[in-house]
Amino acid sequence: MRHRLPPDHYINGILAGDRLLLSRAITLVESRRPDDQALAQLVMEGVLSRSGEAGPRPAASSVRIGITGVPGVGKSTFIEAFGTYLTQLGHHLAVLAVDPTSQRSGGSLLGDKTRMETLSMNPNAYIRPSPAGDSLGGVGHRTRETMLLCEAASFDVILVETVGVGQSETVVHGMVDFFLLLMLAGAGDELQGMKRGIMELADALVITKADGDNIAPANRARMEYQNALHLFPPTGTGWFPPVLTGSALTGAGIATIWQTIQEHQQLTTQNGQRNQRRQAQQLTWFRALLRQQLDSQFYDRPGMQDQLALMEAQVQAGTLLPGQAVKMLFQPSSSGSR
Ligand SMILES: Nc1nc2c(ncn2[C@@H]2O[C@H](COP(=O)(O)OP(=O)(O)OP(=O)(O)O)[C@@H](O)[C@H]2O)c(=O)[nH]1
Ligand SMILES: [Mg+2]
Repeated sequence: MRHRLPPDHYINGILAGDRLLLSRAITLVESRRPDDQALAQLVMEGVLSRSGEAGPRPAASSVRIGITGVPGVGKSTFIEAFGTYLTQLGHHLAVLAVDPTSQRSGGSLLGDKTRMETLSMNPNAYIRPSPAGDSLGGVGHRTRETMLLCEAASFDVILVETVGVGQSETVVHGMVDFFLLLMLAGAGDELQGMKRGIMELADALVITKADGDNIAPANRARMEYQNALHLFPPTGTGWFPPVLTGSALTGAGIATIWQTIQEHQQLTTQNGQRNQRRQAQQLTWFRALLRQQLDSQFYDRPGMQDQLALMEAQVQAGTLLPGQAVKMLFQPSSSGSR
């Protein structure tokens, strides 16, 4: 088992941009051990109070971009091309994954590191696989903390990838400044598993694999989706989500996508929406943590699992009313007894 360092060691390392210490701090943040959690909290606090000492807080100037789309749409390949492009512009890029399926695969980004070959060797890019067993604590457990640590380590563009198969898109949308939805040309909405709700969350759509024979279908899809988006109610932000095309293979459209994100940042910085969005996200984060804490305080009480099992059997059998059961659970004497 790896040994733990004093908090200052992590803090100084992160602020100096030391990747090894950044990785180790993220591992602490993701750990479920109470002593790791306590140490992680100290590190987080230290980093946040000291980051930005030499200027504005790094988080204030970072861009957080969420990327989603069904399996096979080309997320990893896109991130490889887009990320490489960004580092060529001089950006420092962190790639994180929120993966609802990571329990099974041990983190799809881990396998992807081989697919993101160029990027994983790039000194200006940092790729962090999703933690195994992520879904235990809910999707995106600790991704926000990880994001803050990466920003403190001077990564100024954060890409958060998630597979578009369920609730994870909503979670990722709730932690980024810009939400990018990748889509395939020629596949029906049904096939892409795309619900209208996800399209409504997107700040831009990109039709992927717009190369070779697929250029014409991609352009057709672009028109169709643009028309479909016009039917959505305005977002009230002054931003109208564009539909773009892109190819990770040829690089076509990659620069335009980055330009679009920058235009969005400029607009929302000027009109205050970016700040508002981040403030709302902070609040959501707080409430989610509070709920988690309440849950674990209740469910982790000694004997609680047995007590619940017994009560549920009684409720099922009709010998105990649900309301009565709840009342009993909250009577001080009920805790731990049996
Ligand atoms: N022609 C072409 N093929 C592409 C492009 N981008 C990705 N592909 C191919 O599409 C397939 C899926 O790409 P991935 O990047 O693995 O897709 P993904 O969305 O990350 O998939 P999951 O990780 O399974 O969710 C691969 O065989 C890629 O080579 C592109 O721009 N053009
Ligand atoms: Mg992938």
